[in-house]
Amino acid sequence: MERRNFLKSSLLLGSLAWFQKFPIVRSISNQSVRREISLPFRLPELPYATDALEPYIDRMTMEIHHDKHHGAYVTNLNRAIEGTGWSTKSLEEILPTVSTLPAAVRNNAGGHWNHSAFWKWMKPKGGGMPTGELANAINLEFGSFDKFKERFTDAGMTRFGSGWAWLIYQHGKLMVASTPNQDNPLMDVADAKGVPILGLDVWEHAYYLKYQNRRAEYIAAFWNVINWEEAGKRLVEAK
Ligand code: MN3
Repeated sequence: MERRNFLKSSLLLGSLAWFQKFPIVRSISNQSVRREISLPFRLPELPYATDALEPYIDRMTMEIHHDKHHGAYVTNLNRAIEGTGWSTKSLEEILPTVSTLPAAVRNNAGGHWNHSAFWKWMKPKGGGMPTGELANAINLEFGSFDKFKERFTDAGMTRFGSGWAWLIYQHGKLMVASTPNQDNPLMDVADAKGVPILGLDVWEHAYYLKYQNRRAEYIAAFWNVINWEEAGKRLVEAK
C-alpha cells in the first residue's frame, strides 16, 4: 500500500517535472511567468454588468462583443508580438508605428486599444450633455452640441463597412473623424491623427443582434449611454 502511494507520488512528481520543460504548461502553472514570457496584454473587465446598458445595448451583444471579439484581439495581439521586440512595449508605443509592423499587430493592437476605451466611453444612465471644458470646446468648434451630434452621427453612418467614428483633439482643437477596421487616430496610418476623446464602434458585431442592419438606430441609442465624464477627462489630459 505504502509502496503504491510512493510510486504514485513519484510518478506524479516525475510527470510534473517533465511537463515543466514545456513553456505552455509552465506558463499555465505559473501566473507571473505567464505574464512576463508570453502574455503581456490582458482583456480588461467590463466596468459594469453586461446588461447594464439595456435597453440601448443588449446583454448578449455586450457578452459576445467583450468576451469573444475583444478577447480575440487580445489573444491575437499576444500571439502576433510573442518573441518580438514589441512584446515589452505598451499599446501607446506600438500604435504610432503600426505602418512598420505586420497587419496582425495593427489590427489587434488597434482592436485592443479601441475596445478598452469604448467600454469606458459608455455607462449605465449615461447620455445627456457634456459639461465644462468639453462642452465649451464642442460649442466653439461645431457651433452647438446638436451640430456636433449630427457630424459625429454622419461620420458613423458614412463609414463604409467596419470601422469607428471619432471625436479627436488635435492642434488645439476638436475634430470629427472616422477610421476603417480597427485603425484609430493614434496610428501613424490614420488620415486624421489626434487624441481620441470619444469613439463609437460601428462594426456590425456591435449592433447586429439587436438592430440588424439599422446602424442609424444603434447610433441614435449610443447617445443615451455615453459617459461624458470619461470623454471630458480625456480632453483635459490631452491639453
Ligand atoms: Mn467591436
